[in-house]
Amino acid sequence: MTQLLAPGHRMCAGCGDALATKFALKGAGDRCIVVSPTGCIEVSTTPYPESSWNVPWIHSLFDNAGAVAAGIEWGLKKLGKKEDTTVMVIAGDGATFDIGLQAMSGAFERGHDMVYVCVDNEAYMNTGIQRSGATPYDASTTTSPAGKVSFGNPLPKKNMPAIMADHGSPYVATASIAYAKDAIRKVARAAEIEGPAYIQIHAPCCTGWKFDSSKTVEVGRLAVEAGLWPMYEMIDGRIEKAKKIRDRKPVEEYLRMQGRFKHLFTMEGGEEEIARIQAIADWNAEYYEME
Ligand SMILES: Cc1ncc(C[n+]2csc(CCOP(=O)(O)OP(=O)(O)O)c2C)c(N)n1
Ligand SMILES: [Mg+2]
Repeated sequence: MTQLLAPGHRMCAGCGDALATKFALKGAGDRCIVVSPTGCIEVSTTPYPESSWNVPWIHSLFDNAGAVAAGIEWGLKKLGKKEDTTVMVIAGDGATFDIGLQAMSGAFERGHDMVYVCVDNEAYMNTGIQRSGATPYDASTTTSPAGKVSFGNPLPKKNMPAIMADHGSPYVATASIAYAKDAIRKVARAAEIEGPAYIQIHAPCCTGWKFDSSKTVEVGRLAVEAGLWPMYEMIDGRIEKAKKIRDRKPVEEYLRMQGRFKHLFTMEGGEEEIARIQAIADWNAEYYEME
């Protein structure tokens, strides 16, 4: 099959977003129309007059991907062409958690048949690593720099999958670029289910998280193995299946690999902060019954 995201795009070497996009397209197949709001994926795959997309693709505003996808879905239905076509949003976490939340919420409330894939690299990367509602505690970003005032981002990561499930979404899932088959299967399942489905793919960003570009998959896997990235599927709002983790790794192993957390190992009080992050992983393990 032709690669639906052609090589030659301008994403960074080691880019997690590029993997997530490939997996989303593999899961949805070639009968899909993709909507992408502004973000790394958009700017690096479509510099005029080039495009890496081998499926129909449209750029929405940063803030209205949900509304644009809803319009496409309605249009296809009116034309009698919706049947075997998947309308898929592929959007960053900033576009999803913050700026485009209103349009997305409306689309889910109205029940449009779409797959919304959030590629979660935990900050506004395209514009220079600003924090978003997806940035975890204590990550140093350009708008939450670690230093005298704080240990980095002082706010918790928003639980978007729960928010989307509460919209009545029939299918919500989390996935990771470190588990390719699982991510592809979840997108394929989402495409089959009628109604608005939401999938959040964890996509480590070597540039923003500050690790070597050869380590993207390793960092992604450690997030899962440490219990900081629970992987589960929700059917009609109920958790159906969460990935079991044997021998959960301490969060320290995950944090230590990334420059965005390096202050936790040098600043006074860093140990307490690491303990707080460990407590989040412990809570996840219990809540999602990972062990
Ligand atoms: C309304 C509006 N606000 C801000 C911007 C500037 N902007 C463009 S992309 C972007 C960051 C995108 O972040 P995210 O959605 O997480 O995608 P990423 O680049 O991290 O993949 C911002 C702030 C914009 N284009 N439109
Ligand atoms: Mg982002």
